[in-house]
Amino acid sequence: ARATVYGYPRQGPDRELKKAIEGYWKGRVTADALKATAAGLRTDNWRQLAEAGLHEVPTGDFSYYDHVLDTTVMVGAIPERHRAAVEADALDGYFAMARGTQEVAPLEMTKWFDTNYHYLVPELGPDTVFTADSARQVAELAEARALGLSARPVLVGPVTYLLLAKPAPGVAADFEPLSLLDRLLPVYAEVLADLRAAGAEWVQLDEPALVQDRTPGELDAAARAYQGLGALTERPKLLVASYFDRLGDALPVLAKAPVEGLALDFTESAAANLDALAAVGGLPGKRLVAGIVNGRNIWVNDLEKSLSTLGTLLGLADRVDVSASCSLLHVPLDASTEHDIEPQIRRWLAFARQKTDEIVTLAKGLSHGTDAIAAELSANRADLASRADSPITHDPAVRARAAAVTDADARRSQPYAERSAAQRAHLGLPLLPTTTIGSFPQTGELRSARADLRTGRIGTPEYEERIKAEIREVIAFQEKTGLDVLVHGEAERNDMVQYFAEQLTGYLATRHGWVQSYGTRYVRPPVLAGDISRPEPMTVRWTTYAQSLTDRPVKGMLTGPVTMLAWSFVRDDQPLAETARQVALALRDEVEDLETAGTSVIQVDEPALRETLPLRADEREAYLAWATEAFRLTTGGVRPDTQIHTHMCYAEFGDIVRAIDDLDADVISLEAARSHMQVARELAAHGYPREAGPGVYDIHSPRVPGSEEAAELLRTGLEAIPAERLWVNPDCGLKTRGWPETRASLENLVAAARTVREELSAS
Ligand code: THG
Ligand code: ZN
Repeated sequence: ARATVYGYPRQGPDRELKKAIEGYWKGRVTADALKATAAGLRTDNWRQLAEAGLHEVPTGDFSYYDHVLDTTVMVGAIPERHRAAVEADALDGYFAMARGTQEVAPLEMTKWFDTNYHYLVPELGPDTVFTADSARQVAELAEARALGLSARPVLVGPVTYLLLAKPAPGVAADFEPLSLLDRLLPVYAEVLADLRAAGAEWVQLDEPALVQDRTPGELDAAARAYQGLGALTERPKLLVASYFDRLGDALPVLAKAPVEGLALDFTESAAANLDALAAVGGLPGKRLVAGIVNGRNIWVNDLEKSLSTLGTLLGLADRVDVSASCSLLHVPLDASTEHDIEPQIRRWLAFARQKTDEIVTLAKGLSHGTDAIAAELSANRADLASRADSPITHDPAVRARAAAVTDADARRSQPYAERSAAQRAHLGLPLLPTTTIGSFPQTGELRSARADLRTGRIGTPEYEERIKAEIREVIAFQEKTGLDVLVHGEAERNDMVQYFAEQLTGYLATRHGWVQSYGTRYVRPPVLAGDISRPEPMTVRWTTYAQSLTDRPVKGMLTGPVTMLAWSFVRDDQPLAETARQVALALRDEVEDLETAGTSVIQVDEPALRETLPLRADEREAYLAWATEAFRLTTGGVRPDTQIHTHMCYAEFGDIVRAIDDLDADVISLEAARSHMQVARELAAHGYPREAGPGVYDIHSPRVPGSEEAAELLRTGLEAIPAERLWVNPDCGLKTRGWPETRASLENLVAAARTVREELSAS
């Protein structure tokens, strides 16, 4: 058995790639210097992988921005509006597609399956002409071969590429990109021939879209694609890779295709893939790559268990190799640099480097037997035992509390109709109340205050004084502008997940654990490592300070349990539902403390509720059941006259409207400005009975909406939602905006609300 991976973190140990690219954008780094940095990072990665004992390194997995955008370049599907820029300069044109320019909009960005990575959506139409451009793939293969390494180019497969695409602007919405398959295959054939000529023995074609529910027509397209590519004479051996879930109905299709290898995910979907493999009689004559080390979580592998699974595969294919379940792009680089984490606990963690070692060990064990890896197995056993027996993963008080949760805990004491009357009386808000989503601009001063605190240049009292000064300014501004429900502005928060993770027991923060979110933007997801509890209040001080400055209600602001899970690395030793329940109970304590401190409006944000929806339809109901229960457990304990708000970003959630209803929040704010209140119509169509604030100000752009424009959006909103239930707010938080446009936009938003109120009272 040989050891390999499908991809590796691109950024470098100190995010050198981010710095070089952003420097290039600012004109501080030349194109040559950027290219040299990138080549250096690729070489370092390959060397590291080879030194760890990997037999075959991936090439083509590197990217300046996104591997789907790279595929768009490879097949020549450059949108019309970007063509001039690409022809003028390939690199600048590439970044123009990714980020847009003054003149042209970028490609749309969306989530890569159910990960936290975002890709740029290809735009295709009936007139799209594909042309092969294999230069980058060929060059990177040559780089790796020049180092004397056995290398396997990795490409996004043609079926997945088309399934991830959308109709170009101006093309009918029902146009199916997959209808272009027969035009795309010759381009892939050309690229494969070029790679063969450049010395590639194998090429990997990634087809993760085949792990989703697929129609017979789509499966037929997959069959045609791999019959076609397999029939080529001038080509390398083909490894078709699937990951993130079981291959399902696509497995027999690919097993029958004339390709030389399949890669399957043997982490959570191991049992389903094993059964399906057995059902097709295995893969005689083919190479099977077993993705057995979890490529998207950070826990140390159970080597004995993995070896036993790998053993069951041995008879099922000509040859069995070992890999991670997916590209290691989705995990941080190296756990050994996390010096703030206790060494004993650090040994529970495996980032990309450690996972590579695990893969090499497993391949060795599979080839030469357990005696050959006795030392590794015994160290692994000790690490797993220390995790299983740790008081961190077993807090009896947390467990007892979670076990005692009843249905009633996750339910408000009164139905919405009664609560709503109590809240109206209690809060005394005008018709069309105005509010914001929570954060105000995160200025350079705030960020440097946090940096100063970290480096010890200022002490905690000085830091807190600066935060309080910011809160005073934010409150004064909102009062002067005439907003109805105020916020404290979240000056004290670095990130809406990290801020809470740092204060909850059972969570670990990393110092260097960066993972690419999109382009040059990275996140450091905290680790849900143990049982979760809240030693002390996390937000009450700031909210009550803000409330002490005004007579208007100040909204308490929390991140919801589903989003806390979605943007963290989660435990793999208990069901997600259990972890969600623990986080929910900790947040419930915070909600209760806010209420006790006099907060009448509490917002619990769940921007990730839609994001985490499982890939397979048959898993969605169970997910939504625990997710909505966790939200209701967080918020269910408040008095009827306390108003619970929630907020979700991203416009597409038609398929979870019922779940939104199940949250039983009193008010929901949503992104709507760009889609002209489309979400208001969707809510109305489902008979949504509660209050809603579809955004009237697109915060993703520095543009200031005029008050008449906002008023017009409100009038549109009123066609779907009655005035008694309509709120007026921006699309999302304001932390990425500057103060000048924030001021002007919110003044216009309040003016719009006043205009429409007058129209309503006149009619
Ligand atoms: N917080 C967390 N996860 C998230 C988001 C978030 N995942 C989904 C979505 N939002 C991703 N969006 C972004 C937007 C901006 C940045 C990262 C992800 C970003 N990162 C800084 C950078 O790369 O320079 C680093 C930020 C930091 O210092 O922590 O700008 O809101 N948890
Ligand atoms: Zn938002």
